[in-house]
Amino acid sequence: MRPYVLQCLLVAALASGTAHAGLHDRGGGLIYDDVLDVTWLQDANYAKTSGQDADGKMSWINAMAWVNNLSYFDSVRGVTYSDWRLPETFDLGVAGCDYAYSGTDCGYNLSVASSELAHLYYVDFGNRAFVDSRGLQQSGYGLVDDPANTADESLFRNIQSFGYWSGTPYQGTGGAPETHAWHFSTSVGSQNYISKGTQYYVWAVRDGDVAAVPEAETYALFLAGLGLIGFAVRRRANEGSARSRIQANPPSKPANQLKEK
Ligand SMILES: [Ca+2]
Ligand SMILES: [Ca+2]
Ligand SMILES: [Ca+2]
Repeated sequence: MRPYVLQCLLVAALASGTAHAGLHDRGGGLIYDDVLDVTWLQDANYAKTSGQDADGKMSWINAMAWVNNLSYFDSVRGVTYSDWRLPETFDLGVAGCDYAYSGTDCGYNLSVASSELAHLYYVDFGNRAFVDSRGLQQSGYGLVDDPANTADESLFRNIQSFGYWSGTPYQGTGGAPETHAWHFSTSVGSQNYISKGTQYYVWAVRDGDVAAVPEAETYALFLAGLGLIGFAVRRRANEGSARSRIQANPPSKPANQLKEK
């Protein structure tokens, strides 16, 4: 293959390879997180948008029933997904809440390994907690969209600044799995356990990615790469036919002027 054609292919390959880790808009109302390997519903209050619930807030039992019965049609791929669940919490340290101002599964400035919502809020959204790691109130907490970043809150719709249910029942001091579950607050960046009767929002998520439809930017670059290849091929074909014409009709010059440089 000619170096020029190789360059074109490399441009296309690099364009798809340099997409940064984090959230990706897959179209059809689906946002993929390539670190957690989960797909979030773009609409963070779909229970309300879909008309299933007046405001979208519901008890944990109703939240579980809603998400288990959820069927969502992906208009880009023409596929209906029914494998939705509530986001998970991972109980770190001792069983139950390890309350702290940073680095645990309960409180503020959480370990981002402690739940899918903590990862979304702190890593993907780059947000701050209500208090710093010493417990002192700080400014700029909550759902603060960074206008320069297109792969954060901007990708979603109807994110509520309030409590969201985790699908993980609570097992530990102060509660029981029958009566309590974990939750995450997007208004202050906190995680804790609470009675299952509390009215919180629900954000549906499912494991894995959806079938690939090239991201628009990558697709455009790939097409541009193909266009350059086509141009290179045409140019070579033209040069080839020009050479053929010259060979068929050599210029009638003396032999000593036809020496190659
Ligand atoms: Ca714990
Ligand atoms: Ca943010
Ligand atoms: Ca943004």
